[in-house]
Amino acid sequence: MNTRLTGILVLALATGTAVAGQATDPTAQHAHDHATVPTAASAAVTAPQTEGEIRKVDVAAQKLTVKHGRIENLGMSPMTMVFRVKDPAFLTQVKPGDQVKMTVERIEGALTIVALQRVP
Ligand SMILES: [Cu+2]
Repeated sequence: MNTRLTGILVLALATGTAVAGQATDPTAQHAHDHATVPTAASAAVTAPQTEGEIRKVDVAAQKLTVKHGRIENLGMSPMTMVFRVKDPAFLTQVKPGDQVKMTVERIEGALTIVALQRVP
């Protein structure tokens, strides 16, 4: 058996829209109209949201046990696991059985819930 690995093809998703800068027009023709640009209020949260169900709230350890769906940004399959929380207030906002949407990021090696909201 001569299996030959020819290497891994990495698809670099080049979203490179090479915008050729602003044309500084000396005639001062303001061609760009100031259309209503959507306010970047939600720009702080970049990672996608993950659905989950709270299983356990550990206030002392500041941890939440969550049965979570697939976490796209971490490449993690659905499972039940313990998370740290970025904000201790999260621990008072949910209780076992609550359906939530959350954003999980790896902070200093620990999987941490950085945003959490209950789903009615
Ligand atoms: Cu997990």
